[in-house]
Amino acid sequence: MERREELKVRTQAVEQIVESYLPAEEGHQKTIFEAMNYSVRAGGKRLRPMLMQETYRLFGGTGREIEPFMAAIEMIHTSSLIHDDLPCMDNDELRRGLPTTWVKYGYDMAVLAGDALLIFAIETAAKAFALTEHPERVGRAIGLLAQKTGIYGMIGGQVVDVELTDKPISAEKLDFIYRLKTGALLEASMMIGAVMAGADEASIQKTEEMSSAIGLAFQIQDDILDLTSTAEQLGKPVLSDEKNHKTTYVTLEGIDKAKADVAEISERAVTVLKELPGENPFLESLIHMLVNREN
Ligand code: GRG
Repeated sequence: MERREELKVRTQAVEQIVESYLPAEEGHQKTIFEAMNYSVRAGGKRLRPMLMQETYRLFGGTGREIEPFMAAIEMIHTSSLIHDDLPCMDNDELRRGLPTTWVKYGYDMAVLAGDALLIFAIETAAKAFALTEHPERVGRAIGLLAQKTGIYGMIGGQVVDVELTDKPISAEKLDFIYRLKTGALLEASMMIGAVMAGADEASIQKTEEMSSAIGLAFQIQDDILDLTSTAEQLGKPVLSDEKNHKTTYVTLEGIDKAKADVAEISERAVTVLKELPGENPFLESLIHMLVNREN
């Protein structure tokens, strides 16, 4: 099967798994379920659950115990997009080609939908205990999920990003922001895949190194696309960084260097992948596809 076609088929399979863990839209608090499901169903590349599943497969995982974590990581990612779009953050009105959650459901419900998805993700991940013969792996994976999402991960990175809006940023601080704000969830995705498949400690560490590089390349490519793509193609506004007076990798290094660095950093990730035991050619092509992506 051609790689793009394979990506489509696998994305649909991931979609089905994520969908199966979404809450039913019923009861007095129906609005929150609708807002959560609207945001998750809006689409997106489903990159994080896919990377998780492919890493799980790389290390020989074959069971369904990974599925609650796949849904959980997409819920957490979506919760961060909902909050990132709020008027008090980036104040954006378009996401995944649709009105943002706050535009559709109001500021109050969007805050709650982000909160709800974040904690429902943990509730969902805990369902893996019932699907595994290795509860200690599930416990460790839940710890990783929380750590990489929280103050030492994505939220920590976003705090520095918000604080430095409108201010000059050094390359070192920008690197910190990218590694936490974007990189940490990608690290969680791939490390959880490795942990759940029973990978050894050295391999888990290498997986962290590889996914950290992927996260960095991914965020730099995001900066490039914000300047070079269209809202139609991205499903979100372009020139958003300029509007929000944000220093990005492109403003610091220039677009040509940014493009060269994306290629170089992603090659580094592929090199680490090749040092790992097991083989997954699709994962290698996925790394190439996501850093060369157009949306
Ligand atoms: C509520 C958990 C929570 C967090 C709030 C707002 C915030 C803290 C963090 C923002 C983090 C953020 C949005 C980082 C940018 C990461 C990024 C490049 C997102 C785009 O990811 P894609 O391209 O999006 O994978 P799709 O739509 O394809 O899923």
